[in-house]
Amino acid sequence: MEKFVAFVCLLGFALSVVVDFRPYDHSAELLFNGSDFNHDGIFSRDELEQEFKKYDADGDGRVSRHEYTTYVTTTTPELHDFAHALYDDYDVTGDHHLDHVDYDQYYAKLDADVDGSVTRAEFVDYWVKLFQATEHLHGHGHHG
Ligand SMILES: [Ca+2]
Ligand SMILES: [Ca+2]
Ligand SMILES: [Ca+2]
Repeated sequence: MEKFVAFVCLLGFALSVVVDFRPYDHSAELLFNGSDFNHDGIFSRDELEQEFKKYDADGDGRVSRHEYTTYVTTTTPELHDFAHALYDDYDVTGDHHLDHVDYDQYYAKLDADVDGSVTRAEFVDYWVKLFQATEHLHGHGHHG
């Protein structure tokens, strides 16, 4: 019985090891810093394309769902469900491939004031909302 309890505790511990992005504005800032390659305070359309190129494992110019989720879960298996949710967000046309059409439309989603460039504030704002909306996929839920 003692062993059983110990096992349950261990299992509970394993399940509680999830990636915590809170505080979300901080995580969003870090994401921005990692995506603003030339550090000019703007996440440009080119930088978006550079970012997605990293996921294009077979180099065919498109990022399949498999390529993206494999890229994420190779380093962080806990983010399997979150990776799929993010892919759904990127895949604006919903055809399970990310290409320049999706990049254009995704960029437009980030560009809240529609001036053609995505500032740090716009980027952070978008991601904070996304982290909040997907909290059940990556957060501690009500236990944290
Ligand atoms: Ca930039
Ligand atoms: Ca590809
Ligand atoms: Ca803007």
